[in-house]
Amino acid sequence: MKIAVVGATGLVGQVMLKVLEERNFPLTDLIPVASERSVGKIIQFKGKDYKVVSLQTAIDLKPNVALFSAGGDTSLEWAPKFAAAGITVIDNSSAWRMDHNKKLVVPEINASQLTKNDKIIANPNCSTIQMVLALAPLHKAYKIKRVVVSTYQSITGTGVKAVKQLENEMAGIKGEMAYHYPIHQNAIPHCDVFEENGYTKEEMKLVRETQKILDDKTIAVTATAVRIPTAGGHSESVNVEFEKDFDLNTVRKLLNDSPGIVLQDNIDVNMYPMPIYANGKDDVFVGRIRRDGSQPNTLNMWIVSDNLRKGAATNTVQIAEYLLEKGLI
Ligand code: A2P
Ligand code: 11C
Repeated sequence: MKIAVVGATGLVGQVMLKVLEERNFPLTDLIPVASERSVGKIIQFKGKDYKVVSLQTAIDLKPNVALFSAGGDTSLEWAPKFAAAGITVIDNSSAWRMDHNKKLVVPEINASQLTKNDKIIANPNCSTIQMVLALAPLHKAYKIKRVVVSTYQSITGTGVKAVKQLENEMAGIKGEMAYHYPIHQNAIPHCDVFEENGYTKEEMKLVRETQKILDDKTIAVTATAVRIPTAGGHSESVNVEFEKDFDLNTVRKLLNDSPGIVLQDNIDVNMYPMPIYANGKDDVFVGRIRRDGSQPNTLNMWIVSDNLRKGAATNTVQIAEYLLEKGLI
């Protein structure tokens, strides 16, 4: 099993390598890929050195799978070329997610849709993955009518440039800006670009991707996405209205029994999810579960996950593991 990691020098690419190593993914060869300016750089994997190659060289080396995390433009241009060469692409960018012919996969929810013919598979947005993982079992039990979500997103979601911006600001150094404003001691209600409807693209990903993954266009979602100066993960305040009434203990049990979810929900000991706990972990943490007293059949919860892990690298690697296990690659 030869694996290419496209964007191997980037934040998500580096975590992909770490996750492949930790999970002992049975690969026989690794092909790290980045932009032309990184070709020849050395990447370490399981104590061995690998040279970064270009996208075309990677195709020529014929990996079985390519994990892409090098931005939407790279995916738009190159994923079809890899696919045409018979290489299965699992793409972490937003390029293919809403394409009707591409599957948008969170393995715990909808991996069973995948077939041998899926040559470009889309990995959802980080803030969507952690939310839908918690919503899926509740949707099955109580049928969701509407979701109101506000996010508190880590700077790591923006990439290396944003991490550098915060470091510079904290050290009082003037440098390149990833955001329009300082992020240190700030909260910026602007993740990704604005769309014509006044929402950001990040907010609309939460709407569209949720409906696609849960395979239900009737679910109404409205979102506000905010960037905050944290590094460990994205946090989300999620208000969910269901068709049916629920019982809080059953909600907790449903979440607790769902793979990939860890409940941190005990206010008696001040236990609730936070990025400092989620950092470096593969799970989605859920807490502050409580009834919304302002209207019937409605719940509030707080969801935190490491956006570079389950929100990106881990989910991508899990898709590859599923394909391998089912003999689809
Ligand atoms: P490079 O390091 O050579 O620029 P991040 O989102 O953390 O900034 O990382 C982006 C990743 O995508 C990096 O590995 C970067 O490589 C890679 N990348 C960016 N542009 C291209 C491109 N045109 N072709 C291939 N890889 C690219
Ligand atoms: C963020 N969700 O934190 C983004 C990062 O659509 O894959 C990834 C952007 C995407 O801003």
